[in-house]
Amino acid sequence: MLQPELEIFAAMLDSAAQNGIATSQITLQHPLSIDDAYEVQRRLVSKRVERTGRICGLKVGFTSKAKMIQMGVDQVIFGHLTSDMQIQNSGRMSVAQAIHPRIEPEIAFRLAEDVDYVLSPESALSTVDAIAPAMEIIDSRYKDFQFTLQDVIADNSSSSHFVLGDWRPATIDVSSLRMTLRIDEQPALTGYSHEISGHPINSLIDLSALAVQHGVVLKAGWIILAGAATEAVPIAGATKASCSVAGLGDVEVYVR
Ligand code: OOG
Ligand code: MG
Repeated sequence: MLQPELEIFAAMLDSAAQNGIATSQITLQHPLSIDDAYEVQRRLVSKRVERTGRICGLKVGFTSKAKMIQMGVDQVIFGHLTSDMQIQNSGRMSVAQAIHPRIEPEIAFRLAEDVDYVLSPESALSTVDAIAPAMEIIDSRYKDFQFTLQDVIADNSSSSHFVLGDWRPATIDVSSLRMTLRIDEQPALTGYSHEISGHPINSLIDLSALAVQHGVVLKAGWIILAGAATEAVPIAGATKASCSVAGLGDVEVYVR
């Protein structure tokens, strides 16, 4: 597809996010390849970076069966995290500008080094210098949270905000930790970390392959969200969300 058209889609998604008004799916009118979709995402993120923030990491999406089934897609995707998306642990997040925000229990990695190659199961963990419990707040800019894979990639994979608990040593075994998401202190969903790509580190391996394919270099210090262990839960109307990852720690956010 022509570059000027991709730029129009990026501008459309950017204004939907800024105004908190849902827009129509691109693919209802225009066929979009996966490469086109990542190009729209790149343009959308650079508009955001020009205004505020800097790229501070990547998130991996649809790494669990629960998420794939919830959203009707079957491939792993990535999106960009910018510094203005981060909410401090126990901090307050405004949903005034959000369209239909949802929250997800996640695990985050911090990279020790640049990665510009496809990681192997043997090498992946050595590129990580810390691990933290996390929550991602997603918000689709599309009406009714409905999209195709290409639409959601273009929309920066529904990225909105994220919150991290304390960083812990990368030597902690995160293969099968119980993850409990609470909304207003009530248990909402429970999952296990192995529901994230079989093991959260596999999300990083899959991400490294996608990044090579789409010309993105993972940078030392970047935060990598490995993907939700459970379905995402709507948070409009809630005042607090928290996630406990047994053996790793807790993370919480206040919503208003
Ligand atoms: C796309 C983002 C998916 C995850 O953790 O699987 C995601 C969406 O569901 O709108 O962040
Ligand atoms: Mg997520």
